[in-house]
Amino acid sequence: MSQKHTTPHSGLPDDSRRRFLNKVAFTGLAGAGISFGLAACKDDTAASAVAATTAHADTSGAHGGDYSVAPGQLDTYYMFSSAGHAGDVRVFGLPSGREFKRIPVFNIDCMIGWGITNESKAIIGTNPDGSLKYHTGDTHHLHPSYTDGTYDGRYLFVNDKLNCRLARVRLDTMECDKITQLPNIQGFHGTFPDKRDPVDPAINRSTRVFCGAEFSIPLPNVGVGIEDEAKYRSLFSCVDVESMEVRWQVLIDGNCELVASSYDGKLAATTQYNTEMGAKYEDMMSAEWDSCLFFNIARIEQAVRDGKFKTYGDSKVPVVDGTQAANADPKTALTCYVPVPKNPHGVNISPDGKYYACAGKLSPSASLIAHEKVLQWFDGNLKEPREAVVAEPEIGLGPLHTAFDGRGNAYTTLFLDSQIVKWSIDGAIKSYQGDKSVTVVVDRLDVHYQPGHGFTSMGETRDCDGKFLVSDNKFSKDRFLPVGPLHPETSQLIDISGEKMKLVHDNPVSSEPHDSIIIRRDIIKPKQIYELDQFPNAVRGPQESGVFRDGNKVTVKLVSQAPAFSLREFKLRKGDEVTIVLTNLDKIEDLTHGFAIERYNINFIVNPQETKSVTFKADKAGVFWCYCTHFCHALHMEMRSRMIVEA
Ligand code: K7E
Ligand code: RUQ
Ligand code: CUA
Ligand code: CA
Repeated sequence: MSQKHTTPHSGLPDDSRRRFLNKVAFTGLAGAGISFGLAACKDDTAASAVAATTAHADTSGAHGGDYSVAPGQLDTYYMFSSAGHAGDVRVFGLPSGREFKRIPVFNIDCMIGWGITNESKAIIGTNPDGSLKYHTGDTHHLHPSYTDGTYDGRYLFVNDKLNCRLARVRLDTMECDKITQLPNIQGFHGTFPDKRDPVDPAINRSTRVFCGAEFSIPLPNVGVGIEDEAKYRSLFSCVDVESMEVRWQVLIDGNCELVASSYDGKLAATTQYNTEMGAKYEDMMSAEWDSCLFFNIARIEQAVRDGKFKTYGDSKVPVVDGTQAANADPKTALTCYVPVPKNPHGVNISPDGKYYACAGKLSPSASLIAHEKVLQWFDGNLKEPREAVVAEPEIGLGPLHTAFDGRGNAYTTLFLDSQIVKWSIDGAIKSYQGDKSVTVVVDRLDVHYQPGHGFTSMGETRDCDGKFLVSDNKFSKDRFLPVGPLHPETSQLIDISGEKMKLVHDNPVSSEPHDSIIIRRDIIKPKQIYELDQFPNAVRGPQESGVFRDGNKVTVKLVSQAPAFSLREFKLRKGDEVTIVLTNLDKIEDLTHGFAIERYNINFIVNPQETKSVTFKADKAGVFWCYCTHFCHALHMEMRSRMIVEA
C-alpha cells in the first residue's frame, strides 16, 4: 500500500481546492484588516524545505501497513469525541473509525430518553414547574480523569460552552451522571482535569477540573454596568471531581480559552487571545502580544483558606484576585502572564511534562513554554515571564492545536494551510538559541480540509505511544458523497509511527467534533448489566407492579421481561399526574427494552436491570398503546401494554 503525499505546491488536482479554501480564509482575514507578514512563511521558507521531501510516494516500510479491523475483530483504541453544538459525546473505535455510541449529555435524546426520564431531567436540571432548564449545549473539550499521569477509566469531563456547564460521564456505563453550572462566567471553553495534588503526594489522581471562560461579562451580570465594556471580566474556575461543586474562581485580566494542566499538579495554563479585553473583534486582535496565563494552584487554594476572596451576586463561590496589578510580586503571585504572539488558541503539555505548546490563529508560530521556568518565575528566580518561552518556531499558517508522539516531536494542526506539521521540540529549542543548522520542521502532511484539533494515541498522558494521530477537519467538501448542504466533517487517521506521517483513512463524522482523546482499550472497563440495587425505586418483580393512587397522583410500576411488560394494561383518569416506573428484569447482556406511549411524547429505554421513570399529565382520554421500541425478541412487536385513560 503506497500513500501519495501531496504538497500545496504539487499542482495535483487536489491543489486548486486547497487553494480555494485558503483564499476564502484569507479574504476574510484581510477584510478584518490584519497584516502580519505571513506571505513569506506560506510560500517559500518553511513549507518548501519540506516540499522536496514529501512530494514523492512513500514506499518505506516504516509503517505497520495493515490497519484493517476484520469482521468480528475488536479495535485497539477507544476514541471519545466532543460533538460541538450537537451537545453530546461520541465513542468510536480506532483504527477502524467505527462509531459505537453517542452519549447524550447537554442534548435531548429520544432513543435513550435523555431529557425525558425523571432521572435524566434531575441531572440536566429543571425549572420549578418541572420543565427542563436547558435543551441545548455545545461540547468542545473532553478529558478523562487521571491516576499516576495516565487515564484511570473513572470519568470523562466535558464542557458546555453555551450554558457554562461542566458534565461528568462515568466511563463504566458511558452515561452522564452529573452536570454543574459555573457561576459568574460566559463562554466556558477550555477544560482539563488536574493530574495530581500540588501539595499532598498521596493524591496522585485527578481531584479538580479546570475551566476557562472565554467571554467577559459585567460582574455581577444583573443589568447594571453594561455600558462600561472595559469593566467586563472573565474568571478561571476549579470544580471538584467527586462533588462536582465549584471550589473556587480566579478573577483575571484578559480572557481564558484553552486549558492545560501540569503533570506535577502545580500549574494550570490557559491561553488568552483577548488580553486587550475588547468587545469587538478588531479590538481583540489589536495587540501584537497576548498571553499564556499560568495559575499557581497551591497558592490559590491557600488564599481561599486564608479568606482572601470575594463573591459576586448570589454565588457563594470564593473568587480570588489573579489580576496583574494584584500579583506583581512573583513570590506571592497566584498568576503568571507569559507573553506569546497574538491571539493564541491551543495549549497542550508534552507527555514528559516539560513543555506547553501554544499556538494561535494570527501568528504562524508555536510558542514552547518550559514548565520549570514558569516555576522559577514563581520562585522569584526568573526576571521576566517571557523568559519562560524556550522556542518559537515558524511552522505555518493558522496553527491551532498541538499533539505529541513521546519521541520528541510535536504535531500542530494548521487550519489555513490544511496541514499537520511535525516539528522537533529539541530542534526548535536549539534553533531558538541560535543554532541555524538544526531541522525544526521534519514533515508535513496535507489533510482535508482545515483541521481543528489533532490528537495522538494516549498522547495526553505519560503513556503516549506515538502510534496514531487523528486530524478532525472542519471541512470535508469533496471527500464523501454529498448529503445536501450540510456536509459531514472529515476525521483522518494518520500513522505517525514512522519518520513520515502516513494518511491511513478518512471517516465522515457528523458535526461537529472539536477535541477528542484516544485511549487504549484495556483502560476502559465497561459494565454490561446494571445492579438492581443501584436504583432506589426499582420494581423488583411482577408482584410489585400495579397502579398506586394517591388522590390524582398515580404511580404505575411495571417490569419488563422479554417479550412482555408485567402490566398488560393500566387504568388512569383524565387529569391524573402519572409517574411510570419501569424496571428491566432481564439479566442478559445486550437485552434492552424500550417504552414508548402513543401520542404522549414519551420514549425511553431500560437496559438490563435498570430502572427509569417518567412523569406526565394524563391529559387525553382514550386507549394508548405502550410499546417496546428496542428490538429485543422474536415477539418484540407484540411486547406492549395498554394505557387506558378514562374521561
Ligand atoms: Cu480549537 Cu473549542 Cu478546542 Cu474547536 S476549539 S477546534
Ligand atoms: S419492523 S425489523 Cu418496523 Cu420491519 Cu423492524
Ligand atoms: Cu422488548 Cu422490544
Ligand atoms: Ca489579542
